[in-house]
Amino acid sequence: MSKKLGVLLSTVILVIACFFVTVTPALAETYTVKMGSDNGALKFQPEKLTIKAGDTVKWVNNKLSPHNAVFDSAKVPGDVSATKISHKALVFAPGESFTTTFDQPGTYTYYCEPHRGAGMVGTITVE
Ligand SMILES: [Cu+2]
Repeated sequence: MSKKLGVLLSTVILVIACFFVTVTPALAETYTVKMGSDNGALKFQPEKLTIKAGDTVKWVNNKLSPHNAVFDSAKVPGDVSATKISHKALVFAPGESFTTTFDQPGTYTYYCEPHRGAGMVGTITVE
C-alpha cells in the first residue's frame, strides 16, 4: 500500500515539476522588429516597443537592406554597455536576424547606421 502511495506521489511530483519546467521559460517573450517596413519605408517596424526586463528583441531584415542596429551610448540606461548590445554587422539577405536580451529597465534608443539620416531610429522601453 505505501509503495503504491510512493509511486503515486512521485508521479504527482514529476507532473508538477514538468509543468514548471515548461511554463517558466515562456514568461520571457521574444518580440520581432522588422528592419525596413512592409510598405517599403526606411524604418524599424514597430519603431517604439515596450517590453519587460528579461525579454528579447529579434530584429529581422525585411526590406531595403543593408541594415544594422546600433545603440546610442548616451541613450541607454547608465550601466548598460551600448557596444555589447549593438549589432554593427550589416545584414543583407531578407530574413537575416540578430537578437538582444534586455535585463535592465529603462529607455534604449538605437539606429540603423546606413539609414540614420533617413530617420531609421527605434526606441525600446524596458519595464
Ligand atoms: Cu537601415
